[in-house]
Amino acid sequence: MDRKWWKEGVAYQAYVRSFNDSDGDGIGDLRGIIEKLDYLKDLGIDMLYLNPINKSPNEDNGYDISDFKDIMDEFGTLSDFDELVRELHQRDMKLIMDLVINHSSDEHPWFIESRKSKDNPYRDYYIWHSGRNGTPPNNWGCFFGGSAWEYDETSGEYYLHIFSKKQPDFNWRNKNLREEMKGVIRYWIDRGADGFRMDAINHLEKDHSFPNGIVREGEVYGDFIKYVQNLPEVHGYLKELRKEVFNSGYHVVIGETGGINHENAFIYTGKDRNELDMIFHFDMHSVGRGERPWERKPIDLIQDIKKKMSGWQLRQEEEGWCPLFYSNHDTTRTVSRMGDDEKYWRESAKMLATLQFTQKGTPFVYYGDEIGMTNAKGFELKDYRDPSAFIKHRELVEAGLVSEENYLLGLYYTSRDNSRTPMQWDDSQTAGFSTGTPWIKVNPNYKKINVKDQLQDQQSILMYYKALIALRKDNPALVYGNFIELNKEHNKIYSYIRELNDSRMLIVVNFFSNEPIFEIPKNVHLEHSKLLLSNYKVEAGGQDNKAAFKLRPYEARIYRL
Ligand code: TEU
Repeated sequence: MDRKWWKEGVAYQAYVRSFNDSDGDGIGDLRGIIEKLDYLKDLGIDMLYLNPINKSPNEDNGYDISDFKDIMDEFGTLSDFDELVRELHQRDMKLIMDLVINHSSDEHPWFIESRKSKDNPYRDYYIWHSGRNGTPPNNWGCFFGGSAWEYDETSGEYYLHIFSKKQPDFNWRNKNLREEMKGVIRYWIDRGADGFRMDAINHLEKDHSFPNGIVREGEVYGDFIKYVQNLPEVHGYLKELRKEVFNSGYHVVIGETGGINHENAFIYTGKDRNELDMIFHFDMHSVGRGERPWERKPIDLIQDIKKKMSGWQLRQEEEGWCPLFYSNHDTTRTVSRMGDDEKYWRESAKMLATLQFTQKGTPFVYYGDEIGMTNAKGFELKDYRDPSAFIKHRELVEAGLVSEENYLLGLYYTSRDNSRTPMQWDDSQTAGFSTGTPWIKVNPNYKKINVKDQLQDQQSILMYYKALIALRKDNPALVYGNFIELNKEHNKIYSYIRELNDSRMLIVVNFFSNEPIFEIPKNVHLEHSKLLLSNYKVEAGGQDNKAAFKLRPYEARIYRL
């Protein structure tokens, strides 16, 4: 076992903007995080991953950086950052920062310089092109809707932005740019960061022949992903960063890599690659999603869940480590996407958490999932904040391609804002998040779902998370143990054994609301086992001397064998 602190701990992702507002401006901030460190410590959290906190005009909520070495005004100051690091380290907790180095804000000084003229020293920090007969260089769209090229009157050329036009892409082929970025990372390492989540890192290289993409039916722009994602040159940049900056053997380096799964993640995280320690994949982002955003399809436990999760579990150790996360700031809420956020809200949230904390990898709790926060109920278009919600509304609804009703339903099922509503601390006005008006509407169900109530309820989702985290820390088999899947072809039950040396644990979950029978494997003798945790009350000895037992809707059980 190659033991590491970031393998054995439990992480928590806080979307700073929505976590806790200390100064009443309606926006979460660093001092608000400091106020809640004891809450996180009590939950059992060891690592705190913060979405971007650098200076930003907030076109994309901090993913458009205008000063890589300062803190966003709304979030506080560098001295607040230093205090946060001190307070974390005093609690033996670590800080993982979000590093956004694929692009900057168009308000960054480098871009302001770059767009001044074709011969400006900073011109080549970004990707410029002359265009074709007064039109963009090619037909690429961008992830947020619209063209991936923006014309700049001053210098008479187009610049590339695979995200919003206020997020111009860096040219990583430029050595000076790479040296600048190394300086940024060293700066935060020196200020105490213990690790980094590298945003959109597999986009660092683009195909500079800029070929047109295929225009799919119903689309306006060409498919550009294969020309801007996972190109071979990305590995050279990552090896350079590992060799020259991430060379301590201490800091954890996690890449965010769309288009990567358990079969090819080793190209970034393989021990022999010297690039990344882990990658955030997109396997769980679209579970249950239909052909169009407003359509849903039933979850196929084997294809949508087991094949993916078990695939990550069954990788060889030399292929690298993986985070265990079901939601983040780009997805919808876990219990709404993969569980039942109505009738079996509590049971299904606990069942999903049982899977998350009993598999091999580093669990990442996304803020609010620990209390079962759901997708944003009853939002109107004006309540959304994600820039793409409005760009695509113009592109699809105002162009008459999609009805308003379907578009809104599609936002409920897919918008990132579902996972960005304010943390629900209590049942007071604005759910205790702020004394001001929150930057985004609080989910109306905060009176039913909040931390204060759940801290006082031993049967709450929050207390179940706390018990799961403690159980994981008491059982190294859950961290480093082998994963032996049972009943692989069962389409309702996900079950497996985790074993390390002489410690063996059985995990059984019913993923749906049916009541299937769990056939106890021949080599499992529950009469000698101990039920460690379940999301239902299980009659003592109820399963003794039986070859099988029935599972209730979303029932989850953990046994020590
Ligand atoms: O998201 C990256 C992202 O969306 C792309 O990697 C794309 O979805 C994927 O490659 C498709 O396969 C990150 C942040 O998580 C997101 O919040 C930001 O909006 C985005 O980068 C721009 O910084």
